[in-house]
Amino acid sequence: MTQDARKTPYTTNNAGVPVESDEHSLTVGPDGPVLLQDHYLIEKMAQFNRERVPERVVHAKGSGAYGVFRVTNDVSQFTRADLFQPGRRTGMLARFSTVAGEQGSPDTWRDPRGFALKFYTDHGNYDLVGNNTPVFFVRDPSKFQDFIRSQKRRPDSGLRDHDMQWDFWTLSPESAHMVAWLMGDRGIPRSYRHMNGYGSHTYLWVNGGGEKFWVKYHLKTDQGVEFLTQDEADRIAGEDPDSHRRDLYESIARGEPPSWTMYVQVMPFEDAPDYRFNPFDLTKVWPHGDHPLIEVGRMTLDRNPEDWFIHVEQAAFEPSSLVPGIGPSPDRMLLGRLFSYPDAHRYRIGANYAQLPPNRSRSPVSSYAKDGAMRFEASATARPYAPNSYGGPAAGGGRFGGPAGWAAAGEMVREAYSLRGEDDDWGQPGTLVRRVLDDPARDRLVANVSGHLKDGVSAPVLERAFRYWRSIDGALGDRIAAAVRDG
Ligand code: HDE
Repeated sequence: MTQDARKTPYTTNNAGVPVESDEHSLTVGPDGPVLLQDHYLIEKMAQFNRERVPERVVHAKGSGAYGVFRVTNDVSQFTRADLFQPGRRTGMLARFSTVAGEQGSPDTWRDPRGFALKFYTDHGNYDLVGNNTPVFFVRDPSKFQDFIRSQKRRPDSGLRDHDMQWDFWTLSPESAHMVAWLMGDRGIPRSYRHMNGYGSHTYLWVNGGGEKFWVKYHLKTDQGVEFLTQDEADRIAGEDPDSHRRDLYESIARGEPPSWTMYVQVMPFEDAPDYRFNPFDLTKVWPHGDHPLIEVGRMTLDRNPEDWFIHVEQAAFEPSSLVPGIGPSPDRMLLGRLFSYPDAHRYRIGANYAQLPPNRSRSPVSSYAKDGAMRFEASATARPYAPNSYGGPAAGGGRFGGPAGWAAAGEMVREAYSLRGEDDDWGQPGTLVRRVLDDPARDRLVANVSGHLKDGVSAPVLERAFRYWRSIDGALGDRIAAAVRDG
């Protein structure tokens, strides 16, 4: 043994029993058969076969870090949420990810980026599970699965297919705003540190007096927004598929913790019914002129996880983890997500996923849950039922306020949202293209879209795509069609 035997730990099996060799199976004589009683060899092989948990069906490739959130502005007039009170510092975990790629896919593929945050508050975990875009492709959860399948691999060939992607998008005009984001510069951030994050949905804040407000979250990177061109991204994908993971890990290791400043837009609760478009429609942004940004605090990621699988692969973010003072909104997509994420966690990492290190509440857990595979924390009470007269956990009494909700009424229907004055699919993407992008950015958008359309998109879908882009902006649509036709 070359290493210093005094300092090096002695190899054991998973039960801590010292083993005789790191290199040799147990055989009959040096040249004889391997013996079934070599249970250490069997343990090594069996453990190896069971190292994987199912990867996330979306957002499989990701990276994460721990950090802290500090309140920098008093927003207690809008919310009683513990982590947003003046002077609060709250530990947190962030995970950034791509969407459509598998675990081994390149970090620099054109794709939205997941921007998942878990805050370990004094009233349990608050999870804000957003993206690096303020909008999304669809506005009804029923279409989400179909959308994702159109972006992934075909069942017949196992290959991704641009024709499928544009077939779905051009048959779903509500996708136009997000596609304009995706095919532009924001579709390939230079690194996770150089992108903004958004809650995307509208959420409900409730203050200490029970007053309600609708809010949208913005996490603006303090590193500045930077992007990669398609050519740069393609090159880096080949040279270093884990470039974004490496960048995040090494910047924190160098003592250069990235940070983001959190803002909210606030809409008075009673303004929602008469707002000029549906304020809960996930394909729309609220113009900042209507509802300016209000600073809330700063999140700084300053600690790399000591074990990537434990803390990043097994991290379980869920939009349903809402703490007192924060609630959902009538946004159908958000309401669908409240079910889906815990369901995904139970499937991927088991019924007791909330007890795993990245998911454990740092404040006391006094639920009535018990047993189940891999449970390792004792139940809150020896009498696991409510109500009970033996001092078991008891809820109610208005201590944390009532349900953070809203009134609802009507017949059961399967219909699109009711339309209001400015509820259309082309207005906001048109504004993005004409007023937010500058000429060079528009040029890159034309090049990105035409390059994508030239790669395998069939004629009928192509014609629909030209109409789709002309509906966003006539001149831009003409440029894209010409770029495709001129080859
Ligand atoms: Fe997700 N999404 N999503 N999503 N999503 C998942 O949960 C889902 C949506 C987002 O780093 C899954 O744990 C539905 C919008 C992030 O671990 C799954 C709908 C936004 C992550 C799921 C949406 C997101 C996920 C897969 C439509 C931005 C990774 C694995 C109603 C606002 C979180 C998992 C992490 C992951 C469901 C749409 C962001 C399948 C049903 C919109 C950042 O449960």
